[in-house]
Amino acid sequence: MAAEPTYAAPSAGRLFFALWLPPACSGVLHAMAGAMVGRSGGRLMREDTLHLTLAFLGDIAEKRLPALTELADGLSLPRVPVRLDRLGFWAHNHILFAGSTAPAPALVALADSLQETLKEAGFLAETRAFVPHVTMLRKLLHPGKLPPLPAQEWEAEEIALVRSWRSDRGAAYETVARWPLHAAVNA
Ligand code: 2AM
Repeated sequence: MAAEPTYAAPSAGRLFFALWLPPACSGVLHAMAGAMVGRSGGRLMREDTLHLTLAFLGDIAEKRLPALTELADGLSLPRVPVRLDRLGFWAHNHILFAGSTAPAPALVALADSLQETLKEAGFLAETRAFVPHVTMLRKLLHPGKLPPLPAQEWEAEEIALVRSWRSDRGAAYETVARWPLHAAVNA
């Protein structure tokens, strides 16, 4: 007897939660990365795609998307300060990034809390240690001496759930939904 054909469940794509950068900050990072491409090569991330990933879910089945957005609807997460004050290079994946010498504990707590909730609901298989960073260039082989980064600081006011896929022009992103982070309540 012929075997029943099997069909993969339709996928919602590769999903991640992230903080998007304010335009002034992405402008600075993009300009610096552009200057480095001229000297050292690498593939420039588009200015409007610069982000800081809080939790990476990977491929999620389309039918699980409502449960995921419902879960995020129920979150109550605070606004957090973000400070990017150094450039870094990872030789293992050829990424140039903007990072923090001392990430704000509130930012780390936000990512930890989001990851924990997602893990408990079965949306995260494994979690890497959270290293807050904004990827500026990919496929960079020889970065040379990295210039200093004028500190970029802002308060993140919302998180985004984003779908990514590969296109001819590199990674393409589509925002699935956004949720506000709540302002601190003064005692
Ligand atoms: P990267 O820029 O350091 O590659 C979309 O791919 C986003 O998810 C990017 O910010 C990417 O980080 C991040 N990402 C991809 N795979 C990941 C993984 N396994 N763990 C954590 N973040 C990941």
